Amino acid sequence: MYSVVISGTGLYQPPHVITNAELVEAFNRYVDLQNAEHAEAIAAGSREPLVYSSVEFIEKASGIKQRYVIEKAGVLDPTRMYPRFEERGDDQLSLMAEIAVDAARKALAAAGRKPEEVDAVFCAAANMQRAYPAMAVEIQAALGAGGYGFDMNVACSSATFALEQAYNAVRSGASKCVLVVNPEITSAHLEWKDRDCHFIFGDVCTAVVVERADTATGPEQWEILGTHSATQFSNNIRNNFGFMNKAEDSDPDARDKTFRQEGRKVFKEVVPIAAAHIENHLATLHVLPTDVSRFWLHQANLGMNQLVIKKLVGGEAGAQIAPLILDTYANTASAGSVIAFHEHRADLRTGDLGVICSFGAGYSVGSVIVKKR
Ligand code: CO8
Repeated sequence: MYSVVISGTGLYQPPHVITNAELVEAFNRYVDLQNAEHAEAIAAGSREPLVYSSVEFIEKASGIKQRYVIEKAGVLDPTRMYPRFEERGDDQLSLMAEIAVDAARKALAAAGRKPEEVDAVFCAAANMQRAYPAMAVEIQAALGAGGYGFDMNVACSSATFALEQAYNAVRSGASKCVLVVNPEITSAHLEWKDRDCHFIFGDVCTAVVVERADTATGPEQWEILGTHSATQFSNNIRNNFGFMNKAEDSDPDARDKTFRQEGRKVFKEVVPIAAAHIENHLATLHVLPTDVSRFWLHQANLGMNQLVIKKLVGGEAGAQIAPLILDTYANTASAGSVIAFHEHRADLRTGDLGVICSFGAGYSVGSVIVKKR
């Protein structure tokens, strides 16, 4: 078995920011329009009026202050409430591949690797833009990478699960240099018309280079000491959009065809699962949570991360122990823990230990234990 390192990370940051104030303003205008349109039914008691959202609720309940999006005008148009993307021809690079290539080039530059030195591309995200050909194969071609590529989806744990696949491919000798990309265009599958969740997600793409330690030459390397993935079925985070919808004659605009969740149940059930998962994974390496310098946790909810850290180390989840990026990026599905790793590791020293951990729909939990070389 070969030793394996993460030798570079890259981040694509979309061009537009939507603040909570802008989001709530657009949502409340949508509420007014809907309630006016259905005034008779509401007066007759056959329809419930929609209720305003609020900046105070969003910040208190989640810790999210803004989100990045690829397209802003459509989301904030109260007569639309979805981003507006132009359909591209088959001969053009698809949007998901475009943002993945951007993040990938940055990660490869950080690792000091050329695209042709990559021998596998894993595109891991909560949604794929199309059924086939695999996004990863288009990304591989656009970069000029070798080997093979495939797509995988485990919702918010897609990135950490893909890192496990990359780790296994490299340590077994099957691959020398694997590129993991996480293009998360969450704005296209978030329900912006539902106040329970309209504030949750943001767009982004992360990329990670995973390669053999003995041939890595990049200036900054993190040895992967171990990975652990786990799943436990739950309907509490669900989206029924899929290729069977047409054959089932179901309404493509029905509420169940975009993101929905039982947020409170998810919060209560996932926190203990995630904390126990990390503790047990560390124990397999005879490491205590208090020996870990940094936890780069999934970025869904500030309170969730504080509770996970409290269970693990008994203290507060300050920026030093578990840095937060969801205040500026919101929940970016699988990319969140990788953004935290990308942005908050420069101060760590040789020998320091860290854990990248995601948790979310499935339920799914993935952890990657790393040591700075
Ligand atoms: N403004 C004002 N009031 C509101 C709003 C709003 N926007 N939304 C809800 N309220 C009201 C509710 O109606 C409720 O009122 P009442 O008490 O009268 O019924 C009250 O506020 C409290 O509501 P909640 O109980 O829902 O509020 P919570 O305190 O539980 O906070 C959260 C809601 C923030 C959603 C919280 O539960 C949470 O973050 N939970 C964790 C969720 C989580 O981690 N999910 C992971 C999902 S991500 C994932 O796995 C990837 C999925 C694939 C990606 C999809 C991309 C689109």
